[in-house]
Amino acid sequence: MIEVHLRNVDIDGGVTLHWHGYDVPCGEDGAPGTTQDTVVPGGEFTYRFRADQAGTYWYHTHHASHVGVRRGLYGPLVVTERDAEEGLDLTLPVHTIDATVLLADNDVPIEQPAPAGVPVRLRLINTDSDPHRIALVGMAFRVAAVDGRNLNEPGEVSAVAVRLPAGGRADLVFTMPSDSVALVLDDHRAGLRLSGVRIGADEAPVADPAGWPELDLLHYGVAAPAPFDPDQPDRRITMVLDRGVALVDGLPAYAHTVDGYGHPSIPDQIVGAGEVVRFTVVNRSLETHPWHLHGHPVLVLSRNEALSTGSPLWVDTFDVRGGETWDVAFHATNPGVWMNHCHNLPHAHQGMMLRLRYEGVTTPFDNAHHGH
Ligand SMILES: [Cu+2]
Repeated sequence: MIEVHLRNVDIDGGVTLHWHGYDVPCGEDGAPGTTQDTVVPGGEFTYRFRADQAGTYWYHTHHASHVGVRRGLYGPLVVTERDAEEGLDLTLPVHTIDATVLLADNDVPIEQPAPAGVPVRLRLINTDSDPHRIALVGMAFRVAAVDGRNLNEPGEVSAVAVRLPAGGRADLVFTMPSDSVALVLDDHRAGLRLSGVRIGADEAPVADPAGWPELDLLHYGVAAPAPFDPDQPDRRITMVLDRGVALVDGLPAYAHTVDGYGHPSIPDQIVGAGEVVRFTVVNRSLETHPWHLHGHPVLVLSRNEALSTGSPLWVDTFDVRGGETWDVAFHATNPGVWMNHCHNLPHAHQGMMLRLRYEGVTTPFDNAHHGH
């Protein structure tokens, strides 16, 4: 059982904590105006939930998050198995502030010694609103987990880049070779270098990942049956993402819209407890929208009608690029009122946020979610 005491000392606009990707009970979800009131300066809130999902997660403020997260109100949440493998296990949040890309709070490349033969796990977390491109130079690797959830039989890959959507995580694993390995962010040399302990092994690997293709996670790993039949959903919901004039927080704006509306005018989505729900997300805009449903992982079914053929891919954020259509499904087993929004946080602030509500569940809070 995790208990976290949040105390707001001096965040004038207020703050909450959202456990991104963690399927906490709704009252612990940290959505201001929906699951709690914003914690104002001098105020406190206590979160409690069970750490029953091992994996790489993170947390961040959900109040005025387009400002607060960028300025640092976030942190990693890593839950390990009790019998976790010994080895080098690094948690590496990627964060941009004032055009400087930080890797685990470092603005210069990190030198990390690692003896040959040791198992290595690199837990990448994208805390930004735009995607990052991750490349590992000098070693084949496996993507063991995406968004905290293990992939089924992920194969070894090399000379490919991994795309990390806003809010997304990827665990890269490999066995340390005798030479150095470099983690390259966004095709620059900035990143992490794992050096061999041997003197003279600290030369950076020379391959240039800029031209490497992106690993397509819809065709990676080995297929396995889903715990429900996504082709027989109890409910189908389509969301059309676009750009246009709409009311946002009651004022006309050039908004990021869902079905032509902006927050909080987008109608609530209603689901029933126990249902299998299928989402079709159509992006008619030119921009990428990293879609994020709170409280439930979604199973990716297809992108542009091409079926996912690899490992079951359970994510909490999926990157719907301009012109794309994604089909995903989830099992409605966590009753509550949940935010459902774009995780490009300025987009959410400009309207692209709504609520998914279980039948019969209401909230005593005011749905203000001001400043988000
Ligand atoms: Cu967006």
